Amino acid sequence: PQTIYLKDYTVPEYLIHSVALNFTLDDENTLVSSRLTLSRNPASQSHDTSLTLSGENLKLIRVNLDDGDLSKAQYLQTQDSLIIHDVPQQQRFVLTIDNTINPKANTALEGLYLSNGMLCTQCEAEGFRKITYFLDRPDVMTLFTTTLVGDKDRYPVLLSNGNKVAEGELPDNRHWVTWEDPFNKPCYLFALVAGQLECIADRFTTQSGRDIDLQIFVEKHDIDKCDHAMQSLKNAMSWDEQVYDREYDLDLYMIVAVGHFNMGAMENKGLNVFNTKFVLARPDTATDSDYEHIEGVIGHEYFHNWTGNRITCRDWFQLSLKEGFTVFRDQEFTGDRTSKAVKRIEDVNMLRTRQFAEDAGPLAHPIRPDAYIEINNFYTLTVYEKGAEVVRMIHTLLGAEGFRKGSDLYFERHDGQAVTCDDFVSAMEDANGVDLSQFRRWYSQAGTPVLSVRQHYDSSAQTLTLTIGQSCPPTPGQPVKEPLHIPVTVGLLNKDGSVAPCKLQGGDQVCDEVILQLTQSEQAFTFEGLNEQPIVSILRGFSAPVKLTIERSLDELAFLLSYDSDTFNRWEAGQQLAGQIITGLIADLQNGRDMAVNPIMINAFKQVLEQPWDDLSYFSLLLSLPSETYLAEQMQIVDVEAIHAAREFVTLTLAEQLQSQFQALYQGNHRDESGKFDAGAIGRRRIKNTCLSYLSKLENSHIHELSQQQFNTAKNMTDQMAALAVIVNNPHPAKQQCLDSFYHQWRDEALVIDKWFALQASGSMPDTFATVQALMRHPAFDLKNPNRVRSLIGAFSQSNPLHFHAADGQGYRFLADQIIALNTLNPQIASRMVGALTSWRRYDEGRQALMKAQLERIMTTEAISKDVYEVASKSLA
Ligand code: B3K
Ligand code: ZN
Repeated sequence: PQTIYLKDYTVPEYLIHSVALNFTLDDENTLVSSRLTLSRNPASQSHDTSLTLSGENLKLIRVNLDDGDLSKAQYLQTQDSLIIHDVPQQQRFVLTIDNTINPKANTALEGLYLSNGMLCTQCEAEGFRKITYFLDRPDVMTLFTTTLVGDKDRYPVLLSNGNKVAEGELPDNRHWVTWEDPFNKPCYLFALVAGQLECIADRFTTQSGRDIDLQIFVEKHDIDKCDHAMQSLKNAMSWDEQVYDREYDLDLYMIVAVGHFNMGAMENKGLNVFNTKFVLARPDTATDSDYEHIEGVIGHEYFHNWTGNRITCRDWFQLSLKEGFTVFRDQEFTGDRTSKAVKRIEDVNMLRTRQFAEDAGPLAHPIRPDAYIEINNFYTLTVYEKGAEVVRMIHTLLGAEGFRKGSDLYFERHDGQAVTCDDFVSAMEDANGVDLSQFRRWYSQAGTPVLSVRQHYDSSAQTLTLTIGQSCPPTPGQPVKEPLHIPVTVGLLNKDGSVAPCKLQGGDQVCDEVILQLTQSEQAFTFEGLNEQPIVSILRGFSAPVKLTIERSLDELAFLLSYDSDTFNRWEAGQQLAGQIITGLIADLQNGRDMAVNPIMINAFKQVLEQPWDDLSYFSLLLSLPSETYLAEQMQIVDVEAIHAAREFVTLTLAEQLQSQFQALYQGNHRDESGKFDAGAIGRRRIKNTCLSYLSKLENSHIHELSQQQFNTAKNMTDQMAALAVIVNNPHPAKQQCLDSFYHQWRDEALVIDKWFALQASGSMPDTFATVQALMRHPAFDLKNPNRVRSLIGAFSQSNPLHFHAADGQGYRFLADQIIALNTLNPQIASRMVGALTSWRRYDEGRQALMKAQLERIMTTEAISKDVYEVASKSLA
């Protein structure tokens, strides 16, 4: 397979001014007729007079240039392209191409495919070439007109981008619709949907008074689960007006939910296509966190209309230009809609467990990669989540107002263009008169920087000096790193917990906190006017995506957990405290010593439990221990069994010691508020279920009854699922009975059955692997449905370290079997699943050998896809 490099970028040789697409729809044989108006690109240096279009798996029927059919000698068809030997160089020309495709045979779910009898498309990144021959690259922007023709009963609804401009009837029970998109767009934003769909409609009036029609299309059976998605869309539209002054630009916004989808959703212009998982919700079928994720993803795709569609990427190396910025926008949106503190913690948790692992592994890449084999492999946590952190740091450095000036300039300067990450940073610089040249290294350097902090208090000078060093470990292809420009937010606390003033030496401002600008590999910052040694709260709000090392005693951490006014650092202190204690217990286990939990931790938790809290979701997070995956990240050699045992031991000890507090909290927040999704009700459910999870460790008949009672009487999915989770993860006598009744209750709701699979696949009981194998044979399991694959194979390999990493290697062998089967069906999903094997260097020798052996076996897969090949080969390199 061929590697594509950023350094080889050249402008397109031709431009496509407009395209008229005509689809004669059929599940197995769709005819695509494409009429392209092209011309030579004056900006291109090339003198080649041929034209090469991309195309894959297409059956070519006819090529016509300026109204004359071309003979076979005038063009060449290859595996992945169509080369027209000679095209006009001086004037516009029209190329008409007819080809057919087979949507039903398309199990890769890229291009035009069938999902539960509905035809739909996914074109990003390079799926349009599976529909017709085209210049399939994001810097070729074109005006699209699309006509869909099909049987009236089979495809009553016919959708594409833009506005419906004409429709009519045809003989043989057929009809047609023509759609016109007035905005230039790259072909990756093209979409069509056809099928038997139901729709809910609403309206949004923009700030300038324009009325926008909003429509959500789903399968008939799901029409009662669209209200939350619709409300989310309206919330997103008004948020973007308020925060970024961005208004929607078409008269119609459509969302379609499909059951078979490789990712979460897709921002096609005016016609988003969504995974059902991020649209459908009813109180009894969706959890509170589902409700939140739906609003976040609806927001994300909506925000892409400006950050992605109006301004798109020049090439796929610039993916983070749209994704990093749009994730940052959706994070802020969710924070504003729910709890800023909770949202920040959840985002950082995800970054530190998953993205940091990616950045430390064999597939580490900068947020703007410089090479790829298969671009679909680069829709990563690094490009998305770390990309969002980089945008967030710009926001921190410039302040909210400065950032807004920068985004205004960016939108004004680049509207209608395909641009680079550099263009984005330049707009931020130019609008604020700042120099971000060193900051740009964040775009080109991979790896997670490590900050080490030393503190020195001088009592006679009444100063505190923080010496901060930065370093970044080598990553593939980048042995040496340059220092980065890192914003480090710092606050100081007095011994009584009150705020100590921050006054930097040489400065004249006294503030509650300061943003230190770290630019050198080591730098000292001195604070003055401190008549006692303060406690330092550093990297507040997680102001940069780095690992922080600072010597802290358990007492100091307990102090910060009680007093830090920064909600992120307050939570972080608790995590550090628990982390240190669990790490100590892991060492005890490894050395055959008895385990005992330091009372400092019990007392710290007791204090948290005894305080009054407004934000109960935040309170729940303060009571949550670091995950096994996060703890694994902190270890040189991951010991999955010891991590699990030590963490369970701490959980049980807390449950025993604080039983009455957990019980009281449970009772105090247990009431039926099904259907209520305000922060209060969500918080009460969350804290109650956190308590239930602790109490379940006590394993007595009273607790068994409590969880079963909650399971039986729950009227909302949050409570039902939380109860089932503790039943499944403890030796509960009614476990099988509850699982069966849950299945029978929900067998017609695919998304709920996904939860049923995922819960069992991520279970901790000893029979988990046997259960996973049995579930693979369950009639409801389907390797062709990505949601099912993720809920069973994905959950087991990525959310069940204890059983996936079983020392006998059966988890690894199982995963490799599935990857090999998926390679032919759906390369994108197959390659995602390889992820769980890439971290083999982090385990003991025995596991290393077993994981490597499976990666090597995957490498011998017949007809291995580029997707799987790239991830497996780079993992072994
Ligand atoms: N832009 C799409 C992702 C497309 C994935 C292609 N493999 C969803 C999103 O980020 O909004
Ligand atoms: Zn996106």
